[in-house]
Amino acid sequence: MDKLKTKSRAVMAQAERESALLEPTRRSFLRGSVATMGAAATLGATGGAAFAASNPENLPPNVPEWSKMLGDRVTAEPYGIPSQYEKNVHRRTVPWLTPTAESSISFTPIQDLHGIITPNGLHFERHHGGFPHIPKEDFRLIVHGMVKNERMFTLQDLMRFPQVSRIHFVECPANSGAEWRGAQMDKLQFTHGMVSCCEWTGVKVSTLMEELGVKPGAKWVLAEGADAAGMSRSIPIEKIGDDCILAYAQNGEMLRPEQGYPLRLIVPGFEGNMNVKWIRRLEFGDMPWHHREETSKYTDTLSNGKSRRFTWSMDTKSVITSPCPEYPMLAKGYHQIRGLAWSGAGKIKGVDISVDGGKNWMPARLEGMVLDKALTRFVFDWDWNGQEVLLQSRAYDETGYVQPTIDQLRAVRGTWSIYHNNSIHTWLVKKSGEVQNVQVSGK
Ligand SMILES: Nc1nc2c(c(=O)[nH]1)N[C@H]1C(S)=C(S)[C@@H](COP(=O)(O)O)O[C@H]1N2
Ligand SMILES: [Mo]
Repeated sequence: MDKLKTKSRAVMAQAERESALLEPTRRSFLRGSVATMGAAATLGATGGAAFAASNPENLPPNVPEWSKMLGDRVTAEPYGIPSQYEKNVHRRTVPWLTPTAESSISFTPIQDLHGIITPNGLHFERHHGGFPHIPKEDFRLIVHGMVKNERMFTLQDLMRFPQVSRIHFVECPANSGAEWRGAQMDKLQFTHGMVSCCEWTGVKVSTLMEELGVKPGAKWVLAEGADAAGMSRSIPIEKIGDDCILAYAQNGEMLRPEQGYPLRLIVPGFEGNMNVKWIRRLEFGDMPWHHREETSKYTDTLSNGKSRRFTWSMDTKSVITSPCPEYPMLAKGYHQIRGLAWSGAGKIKGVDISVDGGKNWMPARLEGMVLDKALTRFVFDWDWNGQEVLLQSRAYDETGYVQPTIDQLRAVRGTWSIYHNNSIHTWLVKKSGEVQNVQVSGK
């Protein structure tokens, strides 16, 4: 602080501004972050670059250029886009994960997101046969099989039904799949970026079931997509009739083509794969269909060679999103650890944080809305002493289920699976502030 007093007004103002970026909600935080500025400078590119002004002329006490002239009229873009300074916030693909029309994946940049909602342009994608562009006039949904009145609906028909809006996560069961055998991915976007959380709006399937009448003995529903993959899954009627939604809107606007325009199924808390996009039919029956996506795929092979089938619910999971490999530690001292937790079984009850690889745990705070089968934000006020630490988060849900360690998971499930890896994740924070994906294993 003493050294700081001798600095010029401009530098002082800059220090205030930088402190603001370090989240000074209380005086003590502010003091802490000013004191760490020296440390930030020694971090070189990591710390310095992130805070360096692109043009120091614009910093206080100078009047910046944007205050000296009129700005743009209303945006030229008919549909608004993010700031030009946020261009690095986008979906990414992994070359070896076959980005071809036959099978493609893009990952949500969860390292750049705040709160719990995934913006539509950043929602991860998983296509088994590329994504179609379906004119809404040409869309039809067929509901048939063991229903009293088989019917074909247009989109307009479906939009006339009573509407619901629910915030739910969608997670591909292959999320973190590459981590089954070891720490493979170098970025948070790739270890955990196949999860999202949106407000989905549409008509509940139970509303259509009341309208059409379900025949006695109907126990299963086949949901089938209209994409080239014709992707389909069998879903138990208890789930379909409970909280499943035929969604036409996502975060307030009609679905994006890549998310299933004009209609997709939302199966809250269940495998992303069951959330059939571009849905064209719902068939009611008395047995599961055992189609490709629930037999040769989306079953979990155990050590003895047998496979678990119908592993629908997504187990309770969490990950620390700050710090992470993309956003390393900038300075010693105060840092708010932030992350996301979710559970297919219901609400998140709590999250614990460990800074010593799981030996000791301290409770994090749930921040904002805690919703059923939705991403939940957790935060933990932390003082980093500049030493190497093994950061972990461990979530538990309202059923009492606790997120397992990778050892516990492997003991039951072996290492052959790629699906349903909900293990506790570890970030190694190095003295330099860099963050590395590692695994803490007793074996
Ligand atoms: N018709 C159809 N539905 C589909 C798929 C598909 O390829 N075709 N992919 C599934 C998989 S594996 C997942 S994880 C989710 C991903 O949804 P998203 O692409 O909106 O993120 O959609 C599911 N629904
Ligand atoms: Mo998936």
